[in-house]
Amino acid sequence: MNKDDKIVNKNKNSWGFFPQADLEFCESEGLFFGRIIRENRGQYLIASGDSIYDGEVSGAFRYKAICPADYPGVGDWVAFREITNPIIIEKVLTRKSSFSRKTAGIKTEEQIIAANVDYIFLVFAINGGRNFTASGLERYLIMAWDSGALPVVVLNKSDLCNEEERESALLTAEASTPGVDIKLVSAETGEGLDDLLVNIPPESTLALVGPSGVGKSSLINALSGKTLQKTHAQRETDLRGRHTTTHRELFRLETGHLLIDTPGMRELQLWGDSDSANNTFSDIAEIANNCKFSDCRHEGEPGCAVQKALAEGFLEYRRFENYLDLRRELDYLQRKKDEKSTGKDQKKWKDISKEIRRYYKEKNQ
Ligand SMILES: Nc1nc2c(ncn2[C@@H]2O[C@H](COP(=O)(O)OP(=O)(O)O)[C@@H](O)[C@H]2O)c(=O)[nH]1
Ligand SMILES: [Mg+2]
Ligand SMILES: [Zn+2]
Repeated sequence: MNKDDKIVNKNKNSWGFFPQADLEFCESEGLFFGRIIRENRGQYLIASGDSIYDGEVSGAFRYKAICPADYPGVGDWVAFREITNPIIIEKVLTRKSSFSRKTAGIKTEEQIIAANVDYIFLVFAINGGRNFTASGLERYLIMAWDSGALPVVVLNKSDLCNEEERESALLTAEASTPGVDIKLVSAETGEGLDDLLVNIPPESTLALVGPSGVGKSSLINALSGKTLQKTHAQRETDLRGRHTTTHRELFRLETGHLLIDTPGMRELQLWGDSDSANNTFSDIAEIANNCKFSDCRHEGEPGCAVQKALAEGFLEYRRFENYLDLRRELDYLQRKKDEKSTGKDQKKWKDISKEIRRYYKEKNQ
């Protein structure tokens, strides 16, 4: 691009909200920007203005990146210097929110599921499957609150439930997600769908997350009125026999809402720090204010208000035990992260002192 060319960062709102600071940055550096709408093993689709381009990261980007979360994820805004095929991504712009998990396996690394999201729809199916449990909901809710987006619990497949089952699903969800909006819907019959986006401003980005098979792709199809995503029902023809949604993808509805579909997760490993559970378990935090010791772990200390609440039936044992489990998982993760950053610091200082030694050696020769 010629330096004098006016950058065509037009239509800046058609793919969601783009921060003013980033706009100024791109304009001063002569960069274009676009939004990642699909990611599949390092291959990207980038929406910019009215067009959609293939993209990949530059060599310099790859060189500087140290962990998976440094790479663009679906929903990220990225900057590039010119329109090429593929576009070469130079930079990921500021993430205002991101839904993450720990990568599968033993590494302590963050994986971005969806970036720059305003609402997280935690989707569960309530037709008696083992996917929907209070403890599972609490695990997802931790990651949702930590993302910086607003969680909404979406209970799908209402058409497969009788009145009693619906009631019990609603009660379970209410008890484990205080203060969170809960919607009962059916992608099949359309029940509750009109109500789903009604209070959500257009141009908001919503990510649908939840276990596999709960109807995330079906909901996106039902909301758009089109078959944007293959669902499990169409799996017979999918000879690979894999999960139908294999990559994360962002769709724009006619209403202007932007929806991110995510592949079902076999397990959602937590990513966060020791404090990440506090929002999800705000009720426990509140009760704990009355514990005798301010650092009470509620595991048998004298004067523990949490143990009292449990004994008196104000706090459910199941919820408390899940809280302890999740907190242990977060504490463990925090320790691993600390170890890793100390390791990284040590390596950095080793490299620097090597440089310094080499410098003096050459100087003294
Ligand atoms: N009865 C009923 N089936 C549904 C509903 N939503 C999705 N399904 C079915 O559930 C299966 C999994 O749906 P899919 O959208 O692929 O789930 P995903 O893995 O969360 O994307 C498919 O066979 C859908 O047809 C619903 O509200 N009611
Ligand atoms: Mg799907
Ligand atoms: Zn206590």
